[in-house]
Amino acid sequence: MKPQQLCLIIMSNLNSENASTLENAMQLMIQTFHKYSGNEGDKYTLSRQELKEMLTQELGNYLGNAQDKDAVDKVMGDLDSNNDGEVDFTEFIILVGALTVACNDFFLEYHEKDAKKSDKD
Ligand SMILES: [Ca+2]
Ligand SMILES: [Ca+2]
Repeated sequence: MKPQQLCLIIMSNLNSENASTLENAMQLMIQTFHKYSGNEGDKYTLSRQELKEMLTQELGNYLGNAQDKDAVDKVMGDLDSNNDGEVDFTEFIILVGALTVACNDFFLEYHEKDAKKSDKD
């Protein structure tokens, strides 16, 4: 199946019972990005202000002090790989992907420790 066909199916399954958990997750990532990217300037990229808004609302736990100007600038600098001063969807998904990988690593480590503990018992 071509990616475009898959996307059409995913879009048409929006919020329906037919959508799988992963399809819903993909939908939500797209929707979340556009919820913030459309507020000012280019509709399809996050400006510094939009990025700050998104981080504060959606990843407050991760950023902690998103209010801090330097924190947002640092994330912006890390994400904006093509240096155009905007975060596009690809750059956004790299952040979400990297955070998800970090969470998965943490889970694995946590479960390993747990397994070792129960071995000793
Ligand atoms: Ca924008
Ligand atoms: Ca960029």
